[in-house]
Amino acid sequence: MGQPESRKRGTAEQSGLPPGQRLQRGWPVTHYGPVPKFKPDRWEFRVFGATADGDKHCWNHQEFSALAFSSVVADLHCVTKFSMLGAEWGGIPAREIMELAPPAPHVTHVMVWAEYGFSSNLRLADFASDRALFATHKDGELLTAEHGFPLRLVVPHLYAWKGPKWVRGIEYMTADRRGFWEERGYHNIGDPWSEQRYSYQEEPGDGPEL
Ligand SMILES: Nc1nc2c(c(=O)[nH]1)N[C@H]1C(S)=C(S)[C@@H](COP(=O)(O)O)O[C@H]1N2
Ligand SMILES: [Mo]
Repeated sequence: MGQPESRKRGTAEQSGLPPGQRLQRGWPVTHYGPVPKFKPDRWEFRVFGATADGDKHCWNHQEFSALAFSSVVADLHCVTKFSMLGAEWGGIPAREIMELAPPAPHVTHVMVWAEYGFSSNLRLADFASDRALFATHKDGELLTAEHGFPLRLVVPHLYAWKGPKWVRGIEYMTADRRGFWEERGYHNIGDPWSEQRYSYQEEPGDGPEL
């Protein structure tokens, strides 16, 4: 017997344009609020919340930059309907972070935290995708400030707002909670292949009450 369709959704490696998307030439900049200034001596990446050992795990910029580097070719789909195809992202796999700072067994979701309190929530399984990456590079070059330098999350199988730029850490959660855009009308899961754009499209079980 196969997996039910709803469980398979978004976890497969799919390519091409998801429904309702159009191809974007170049790389526009899309975000809410100002571009933060990178302060290397103040920067740290934190894993907190329900960690397996109950401790908070922190890396400064130098330590974080020394973690295992790999790359993923992935598309970026903005919910406002443009897509950028075939970027090569380089950085630290989300799974690497999960191995170095594992979640407690009852963790179900992850809140990804960025500068200025921006956040986005993910199901643990989405975060644990073998293609999810904390990117420092795109197409062999360091990210620019407006595209998220020094670090952004890329979750190829979800809409791009699920990948915060200027990311500073993750919080392991034992229940789901909405992030910044998920509280403001965007879908709690955000699978572009099934056009999960807005929260009014959510079905029971897709997310916490609004
Ligand atoms: N911190 C932060 N990250 C963010 C956003 C934001 O508002 N703040 N917007 C998201 C959205 S909606 C998109 S489409 C992508 C855009 O990335 P880009 O500007 O590098 O194209 O960043 C995502 N990451
Ligand atoms: Mo977006």
